[in-house]
Amino acid sequence: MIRILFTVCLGLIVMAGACQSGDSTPPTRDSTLPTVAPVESIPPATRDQQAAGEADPTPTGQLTVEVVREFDHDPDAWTQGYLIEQGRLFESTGDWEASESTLREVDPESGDVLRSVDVGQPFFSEGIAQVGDQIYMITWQDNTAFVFDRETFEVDTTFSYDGEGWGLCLDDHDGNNRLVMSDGSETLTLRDPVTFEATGTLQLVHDGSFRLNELECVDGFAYANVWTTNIIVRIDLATGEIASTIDASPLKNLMGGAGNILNGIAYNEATNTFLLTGKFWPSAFEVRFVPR
Ligand SMILES: [Ca+2]
Repeated sequence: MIRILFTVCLGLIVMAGACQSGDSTPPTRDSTLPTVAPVESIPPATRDQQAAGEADPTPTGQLTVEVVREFDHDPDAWTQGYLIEQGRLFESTGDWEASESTLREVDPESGDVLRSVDVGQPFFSEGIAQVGDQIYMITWQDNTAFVFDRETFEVDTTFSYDGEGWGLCLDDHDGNNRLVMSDGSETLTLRDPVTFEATGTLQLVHDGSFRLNELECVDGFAYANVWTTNIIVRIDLATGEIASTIDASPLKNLMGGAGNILNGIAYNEATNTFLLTGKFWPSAFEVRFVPR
């Protein structure tokens, strides 16, 4: 049912605007389609990665994906957040339907769901980030962030915030200890993980319009899925400039071109590779980002 509705939603996106999924009268994220600049029009590298001494494995400029490995992904998971820490893969899924908003641990080799907790209605789960031994989860329009114990999946505490929640990651680069949160706009909100209070914002420097969704923080950069596209932008968290633009279209080609969009970025520090997946995708991919 959800798949059907989602397909309908995708059709509506093309025709008139954005849509999530769920019931017959779902609230829309926005009635305006994202205006995505052609990849070629995005400025080239804005920071000398080598000179800055960054350990980030991603080169600057226009990139694509090199698939290292493909593994299973739950085709019923409408992926919202994705992260891997110390070899353990966590995923959040979100929707309004019963048992559709979950936090789960996934075997990073087989893709099997090892355990899952239902967040419960009416919450619509969105992005996740790990802070210490806890996993923070934001929600789309419920103004609520959950903090889960990583081992028990029990909720330790909750926070309230204003606005929408889309993507979340922890920036711990160069002494930072701040959450980076997207809300579907080009502005990222920086938050104190202790209080979840906003401590600042970061505006994307870019001509055009991008709607930033799922996030992954790596060495002072935030990788962001651009909603409804196969594009990931790598944002310099010091300046807001786009350092790299990754065209993940080859993965969509591998997936057979269905309308289920890319939405899931997890960086594996141990292997210097990224895990990518998408909403309802039957596969996930371990990839490197390489020049086009
Ligand atoms: Ca992520």
